[in-house]
Amino acid sequence: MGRGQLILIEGLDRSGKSTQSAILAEKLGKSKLLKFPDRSTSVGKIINEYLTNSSFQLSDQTAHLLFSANRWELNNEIIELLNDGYFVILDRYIYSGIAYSLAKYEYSKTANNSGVIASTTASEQMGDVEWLYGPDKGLPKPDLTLFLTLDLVELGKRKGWGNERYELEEFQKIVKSSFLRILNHEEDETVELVDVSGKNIEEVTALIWEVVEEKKVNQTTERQIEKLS
Ligand code: NYM
Ligand code: MG
Repeated sequence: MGRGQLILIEGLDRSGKSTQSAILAEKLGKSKLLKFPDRSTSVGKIINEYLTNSSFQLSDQTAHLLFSANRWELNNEIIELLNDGYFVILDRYIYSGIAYSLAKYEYSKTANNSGVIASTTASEQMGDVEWLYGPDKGLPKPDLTLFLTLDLVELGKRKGWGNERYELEEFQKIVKSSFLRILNHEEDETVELVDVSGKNIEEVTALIWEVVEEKKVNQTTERQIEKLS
């Protein structure tokens, strides 16, 4: 018996990621759904405080490294699950890590920034994709990444943003362009964009399943687990 596959669902806040990753886990059978940030771990508790309490301060670099550290907390578990034949579905992972930090760099240069979303003086490292990617090197590379994207009109319609840091329409627009900049979907065959604009849950599920079957990530594989390099 080969190993299970690692499938990542990325997307903007309110793109339906969590709903779709739960449905996908269900459809795959022997599977485990993991969500990042995982707020239950020691590092995850600090991240949760940062996201939910606007007066709790961390420098941009510190926040970035904590999100990566949170992924390292689950590194061994992910590898063991895959080797035990489980399909591991990730709700956010490395691309969220890079895209949100990169967006903070852009946002810190706008007049809107009051210091809550990003440091008021742009942190040079937040604009440096190589620096941002560094701490995630060595983590397992997803066999398939699905990025749920929304057009800007639809993004504007999905009102009712929550109260967490980053949940602001103006910032989400920048996050979207950061994702598109780093995803490398044209060259990397393991990365697929799924446009969910105007689609209901069932339609998005069907689109995702089409890609999953085409890429055969619903079957176990003999290939070794790749590491991000
Ligand atoms: N987020 C998530 C980051 O800024 N960096 C990361 O590495 C990850 C995994 O956390 N607005 C941000 C994006 C979200 C926020 O995630 C909380 P969620 O999926 O809303 O719980
Ligand atoms: Mg959220």
